[in-house]
Amino acid sequence: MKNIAKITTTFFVAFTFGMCNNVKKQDSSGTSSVKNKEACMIPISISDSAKYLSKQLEIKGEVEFPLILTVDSLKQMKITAIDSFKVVCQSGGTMKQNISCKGVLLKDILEKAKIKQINHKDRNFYIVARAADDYKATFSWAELFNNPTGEHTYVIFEENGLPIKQKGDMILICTNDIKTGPRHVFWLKSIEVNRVN
Ligand SMILES: Nc1nc2c(c(=O)[nH]1)N[C@H]1C(S)=C(S)[C@@H](COP(=O)(O)O)O[C@H]1N2
Ligand SMILES: [Mo]
Repeated sequence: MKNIAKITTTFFVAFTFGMCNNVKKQDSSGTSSVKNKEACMIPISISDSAKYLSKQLEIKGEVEFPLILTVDSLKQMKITAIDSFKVVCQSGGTMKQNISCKGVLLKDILEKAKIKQINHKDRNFYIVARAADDYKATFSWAELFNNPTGEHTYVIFEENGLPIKQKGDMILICTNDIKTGPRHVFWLKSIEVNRVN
């Protein structure tokens, strides 16, 4: 009986440590990174970063005032400080941990561009946040304008007190997603508003 307990404990400890090794590795910049074989965990090369880095964010589609925003124009808007934001991949691994970020609510950006609503029942829109490498995340009008998610979806331009460099200039994040990786869009280049037909 004692032996069985011992073996079980040994397995449990080995398993737990095995998992932890896979989860994160702290570096000096205050961020965490993961080493794992998954596609989403492949480190970004300098050439990819140069190819995909986007300096402008275009707001387009079903909007009255299409916009082209830069970090400087975001800084003219209402800025929010976000504390301790973790990027968790769909696989469960913690990819990045920010001590702080600064950004503007996506909702505020869309209010500035003004979605073309014909009347108050015209609210079936989907909003696509697209990156230069064509990675994308989708939001619905109701999620942003009639749900707490709207207060947690930001375009950020600063991480841990520094401008975003390799994955910048702007990143879209949704801090109340269960897994924050999927709707964490770096190399963000456009926000497209589409009406459901
Ligand atoms: N532009 C772009 N954004 C992306 C991805 C991508 O391939 N391209 N991968 C996503 C995935 S799968 C995850 S888990 C997180 C990882 O973020 P990180 O590489 O900054 O840690 O970013 C997401 N955002
Ligand atoms: Mo991921």
